[in-house]
Amino acid sequence: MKKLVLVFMAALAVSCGENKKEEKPGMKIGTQVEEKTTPVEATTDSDSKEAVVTLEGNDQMKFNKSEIRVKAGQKVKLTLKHVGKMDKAVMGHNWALLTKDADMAAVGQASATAADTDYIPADMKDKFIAHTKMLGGGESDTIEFEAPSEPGTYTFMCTFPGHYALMQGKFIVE
Ligand SMILES: [Cu+2]
Repeated sequence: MKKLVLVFMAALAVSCGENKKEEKPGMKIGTQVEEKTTPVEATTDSDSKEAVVTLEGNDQMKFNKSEIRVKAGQKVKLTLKHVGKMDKAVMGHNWALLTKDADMAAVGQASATAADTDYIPADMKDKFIAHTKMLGGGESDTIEFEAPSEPGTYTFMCTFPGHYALMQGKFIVE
């Protein structure tokens, strides 16, 4: 394998020199060349089309981010990691994004009694744009959703009983 790579590198070096003056389309055909260009395209793609967000919740009842910025209508891939050790029943965390008209305190209070539905109140589902599942220490969850098309400041929170007092932040759509 190493030999193959060396041979290829040598061939590339030679062909690059030759190609400075005359383009040889034939030289570009080959799996090695494709491997080189594909990752670059993928990076460009994710930069412009998808916002990749990672945030953490811990045993101190805190998110490590208080603000998340995305573009209107952008695809968002969000991962929440519970970096603590405590059990889900005691220090559960989720990440929930609320609609613009939602009242965080009202959602928080309703959520506190919604243990059966993972602390997402069934009668307030229309107030949630997206949410992860409830996590215990060491767990993580990744969700994908579309950012609102209407720019503005939205609220994110953890809906575990009492947590939204500390675990909340701004989701800014630009
Ligand atoms: Cu929490």
